[in-house]
Amino acid sequence: RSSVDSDDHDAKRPRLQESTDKARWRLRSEGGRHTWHYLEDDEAAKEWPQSYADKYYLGMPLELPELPKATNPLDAVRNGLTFFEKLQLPEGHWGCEYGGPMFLLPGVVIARYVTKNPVPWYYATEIKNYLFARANPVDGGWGLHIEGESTMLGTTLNYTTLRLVGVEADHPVMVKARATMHKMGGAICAPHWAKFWLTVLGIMKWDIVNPVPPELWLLPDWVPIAPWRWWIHMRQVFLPMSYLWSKKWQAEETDLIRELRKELFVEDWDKIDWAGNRNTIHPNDNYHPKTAFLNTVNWLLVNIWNPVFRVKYLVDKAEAWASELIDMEDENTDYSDLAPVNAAMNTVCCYVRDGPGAYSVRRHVERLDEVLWVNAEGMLCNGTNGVQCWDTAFAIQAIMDAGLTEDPRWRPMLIKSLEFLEDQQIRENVKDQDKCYRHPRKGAWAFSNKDQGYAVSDCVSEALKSVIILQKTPGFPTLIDDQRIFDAVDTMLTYQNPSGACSSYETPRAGQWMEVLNAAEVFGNIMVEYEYPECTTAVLTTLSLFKKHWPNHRTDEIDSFITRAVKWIKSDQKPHGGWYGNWGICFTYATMFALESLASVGETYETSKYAKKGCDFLISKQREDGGWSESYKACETGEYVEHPTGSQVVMTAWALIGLIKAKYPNIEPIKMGIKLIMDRQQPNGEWLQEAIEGVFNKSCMISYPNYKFVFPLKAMGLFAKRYPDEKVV
Ligand code: LAN
Repeated sequence: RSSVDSDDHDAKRPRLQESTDKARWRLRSEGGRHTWHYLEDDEAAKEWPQSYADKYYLGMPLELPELPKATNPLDAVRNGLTFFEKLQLPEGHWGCEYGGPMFLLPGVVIARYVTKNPVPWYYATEIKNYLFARANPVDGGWGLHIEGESTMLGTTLNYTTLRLVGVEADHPVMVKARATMHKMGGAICAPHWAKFWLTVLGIMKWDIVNPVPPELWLLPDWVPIAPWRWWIHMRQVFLPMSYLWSKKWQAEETDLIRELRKELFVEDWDKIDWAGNRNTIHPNDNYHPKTAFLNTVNWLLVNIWNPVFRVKYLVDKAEAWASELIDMEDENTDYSDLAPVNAAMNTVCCYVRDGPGAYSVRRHVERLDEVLWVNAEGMLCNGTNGVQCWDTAFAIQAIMDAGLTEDPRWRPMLIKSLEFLEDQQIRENVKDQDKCYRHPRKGAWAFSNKDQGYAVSDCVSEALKSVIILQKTPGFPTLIDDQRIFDAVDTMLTYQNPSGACSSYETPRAGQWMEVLNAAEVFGNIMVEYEYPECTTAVLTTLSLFKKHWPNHRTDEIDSFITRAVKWIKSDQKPHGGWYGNWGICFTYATMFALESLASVGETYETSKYAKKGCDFLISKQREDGGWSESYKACETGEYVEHPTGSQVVMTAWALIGLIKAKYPNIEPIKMGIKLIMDRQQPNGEWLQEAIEGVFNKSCMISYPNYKFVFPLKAMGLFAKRYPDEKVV
């Protein structure tokens, strides 16, 4: 490699600016695909004015008039809808800053760097601003997620990202971050995923990465540990990782990479014992320490398997099959891929295999844009390519629960939402479904959009519920005919486990014992599908609704599904009366869904001891000001923990929805909660962002900013419907 080449590569690094001009950013949505555009050209900017939604996401003033002050919950709902309607995108859904995790943006930036598609200066500038804004104010590092303490995963990867986008090593932010990184032991203490990315960049050597053998993909399907049995996110990350590990591929060495070798470590780079530090890890990253079993397996792989048995024939075969599976994932999603982690890795795999100019690489890079988001702080990476179908479904339900679906004032907004859900229904299973181990998806909805196209049990349910509600309301068109509704139900019915519960993307394909192979260190419960109350309750609530309108479709199966689901939900109730939530924080979130689903089969406070206990649990957590305020810490510890900043609007709404759905008999505590939500509403109808709402894998938090609209609206609407004459002032 000549140094001329590498200088050239570095010369392509973006020109960083202090900031971009926020007035030049626009969000485009085409078929539910979101991309942000920076209009450098004045004419173009004039022709494509900023919408309210653009300005809102960018944190620019909207200058909306004050609305008449609401004196009852229904007027507060109307005010909220007046604001929320302004954010609806022309295609009928809502955009969403879906940040929180701090390990996603590095993947995108690294993938672009190593494939020589550096980000443009306006991305680089806003990525820098975002990461600067999100550095831990005390030690200057970055965590696993925005509210977490500094970890080596966050700090090494985001430090590197900042350097790749053009920040100099002597910038004060970098000096501070580096000091923390060194104090924590330097990059050799980073967890597996960070070691992987840093090695791909050429900052580390492959010897420091625990083995990721693609040979595992050659195991026959009946083998209990075969990767097709893993949780879809794990196997889709393992897949491209194993391909690159097998190839021991590293990016072209550049001056910048040589500098990073000096910056990231405490030791002299030439003297680092790479193999000896495979298992070195900082305690902050070691949420799920590797088991003795996995450490033994890794030792055997490194010392016996790789040198003796990893023969060319086997390696070629394993790489070829991994490569084919990568192609199938790319084809099934048109290169969007399941989530930003595997999307970034698949991009690198295609570059390695197909070469720089290949369509696969160009298409990947294009689609990676869809996970990037711009906000007031800068540019971040969303957890998925959006929250389109999910948020739209809840928006419709909120209006329905307020009894406003028939009010012509909201019809245009609702019709657009229905049209969007119609457009986004997945119409076919994936090609070669069994070969690539995919779950049926015909008739389903994904969390984000149909391009990504992964059915999730509760995403299908919430979307279908909303479609049924609207299509059964006088004045709404039937855009989705019965057969398509049956397709959705048929897919939902595939999601029940023998226990009666539902999981997320698939039914479990192996037991929890698979966690012995969890190599990621930073997450718990990631190796297989688990049983989730949120997913189970969502399917239950929707099937109960479906049954009312179509009593003759697969009656026996649906009845038996419902009976078994109810039984499981009851069995999952914790002794204190709440349910543990896996995707929202935490007991409050899941208890809302549980109470709603029990109510859907007629079990409420007066008729069911389970519903009563759930309500009593919620009431026991109400604060003096009438609100609720569970903290994300509850997800980690499994105990209800109060948020230090006091009552939260979203939490309060969740608790109230549970109580109202369960027909909790005493209006007073409910009224207090409603009052809190109304008091927090701004004169223009909006609510302001408070603490983070969502979680995954127990340890990583993720934002759901639209929740502060849809759930308060739903809670107040339900209240207004149940107590129509009640004023709350
Ligand atoms: C999501 C987001 C949505 C969420 C719900 C629909 C809310 C939930 O009820 C079921 C699970 C699901 C679909 C879900 C699963 C895990 C995701 C995709 C995420 C939390 C968003 C980001 C996360 C993904 C795993 C992030 C990448 C990280 C890895 C460990 C690969």
